[in-house]
Amino acid sequence: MNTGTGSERPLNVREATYQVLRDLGLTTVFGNPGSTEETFLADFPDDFRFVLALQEASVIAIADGFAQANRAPALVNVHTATGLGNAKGNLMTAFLNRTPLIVTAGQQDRRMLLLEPWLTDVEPEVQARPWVKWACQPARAQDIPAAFMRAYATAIQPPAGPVFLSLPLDDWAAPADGPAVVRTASARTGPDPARLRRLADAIGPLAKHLDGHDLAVVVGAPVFRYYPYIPGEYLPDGLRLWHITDDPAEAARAPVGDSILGDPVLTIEQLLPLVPHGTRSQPLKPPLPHRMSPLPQTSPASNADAAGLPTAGEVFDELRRICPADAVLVEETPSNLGDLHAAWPITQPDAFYTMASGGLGWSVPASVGIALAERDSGRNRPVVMVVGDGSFQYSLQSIWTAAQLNLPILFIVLRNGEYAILKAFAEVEDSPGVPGLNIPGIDIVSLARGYGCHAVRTDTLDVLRSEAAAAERHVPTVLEIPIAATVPPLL
Ligand SMILES: Cc1ncc(C[n+]2csc(CCOP(=O)(O)OP(=O)(O)O)c2C)c(N)n1
Ligand SMILES: [Mg+2]
Repeated sequence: MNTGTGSERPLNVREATYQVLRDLGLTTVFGNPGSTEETFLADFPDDFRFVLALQEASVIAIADGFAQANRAPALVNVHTATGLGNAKGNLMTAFLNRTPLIVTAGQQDRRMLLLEPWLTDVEPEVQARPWVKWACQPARAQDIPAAFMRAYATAIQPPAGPVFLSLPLDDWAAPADGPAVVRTASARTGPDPARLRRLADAIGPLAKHLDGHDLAVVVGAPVFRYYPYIPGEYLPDGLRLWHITDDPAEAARAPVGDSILGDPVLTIEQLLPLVPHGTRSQPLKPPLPHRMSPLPQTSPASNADAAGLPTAGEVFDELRRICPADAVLVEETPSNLGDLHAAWPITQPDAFYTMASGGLGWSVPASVGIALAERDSGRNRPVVMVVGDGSFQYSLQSIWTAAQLNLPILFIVLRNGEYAILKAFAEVEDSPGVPGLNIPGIDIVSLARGYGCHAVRTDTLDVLRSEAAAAERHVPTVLEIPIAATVPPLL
């Protein structure tokens, strides 16, 4: 039955869809449009906002950053078939990041799909997999509004993640069945009390063993995901491992240890009263400096030009000194990550972002979504984005979106003219003579200016200081900082 909204004309599918999106708080659409999407975007309502990015990889990652920073799902609309293909790398990242994204793409006219005309996505549900929790091209136009509701409920349930809807372009003007039913669904699941008791019993002895090496508890992270491969046991003798995760697949994948399935925070809250109180008031060990692994000195610079250039570590130390304490850090700087963590400890929640996939091209656009969320929410924390010169290139177009939105992000691009981390991998993999590891001749300042950003090249910490201080201007700032080309030790 078509209930309409009181007007003489019955509700159509587009109107019913925008209503359910509005009810779900999804009034920002991150997109890159094509002819297969324009019928959805037609008569774009005034209370909605369209955030344009120039390539679909950027669209997904901007939305991902926005969703994470808001701790709420975000809505994406990319172009059919090839557009979804461009989005796929960052879709994988969003899946592994556990970001609830409702990703949509247009589709050719249902009346022509049999012919597979230009722009047809022949198997849209297959194309989106395996990096979505659910993929659907609704069987009828009238199912679209309810499909958005199902997409939302699926995306937020643990483990949260992206979902995909393929939306044929001739569906939108069709009469709707009526408004979609808006529902709520739980986004957290609680742990099994019996298993929690077993973990509590295992924790008890820990307090007695001041060495603290008889039990490890992994909370909300995989067991394990390190790389490269190093032969050997996962755990030393005598070390037991418990794993707390809300992801059944992650619990099943773990090669060692016992898993508890449940929201990590709920689980810890329920665990604490079960654990006997120790007498110890101090942590067993002083906290380690926040770093991936101790970084030995890097090998000397191989090029003569390197003389006098700052090291990445010096840049990061200076950056931490000059940036406000509440600045949000976003990172994609492969060979310098250890130095960054050493210089910039993460002590506040929601103050550090990077990608969980290993796929480059996420963090630059994600910083745009994060900065937008900072502004929307009124938190207005400054966003500092540290990126390698190679990594900067993958979703470079997204800095245009930052410029258009007047987001004052500070991008620090470390220009070593190489894929330093891959040179380190080549050594570990005993693979000399790999081509394609140098990237000379990229003028980052020109690229950034071309997209509308303020940009400066500097190898002095003085200029870094003055530019970073001025970064409150209402455009993004890109600082290209030449650093010595080195081959960092990987292990
Ligand atoms: C999408 C994607 N393509 C290629 C790679 C392989 N890769 C890993 S690190 C890296 C080089 C990164 O270079 P840069 O950002 O300059 O950092 P540096 O190692 O110099 O610190 C590349 C190409 C990847 N991880 N993701
Ligand atoms: Mg580099």
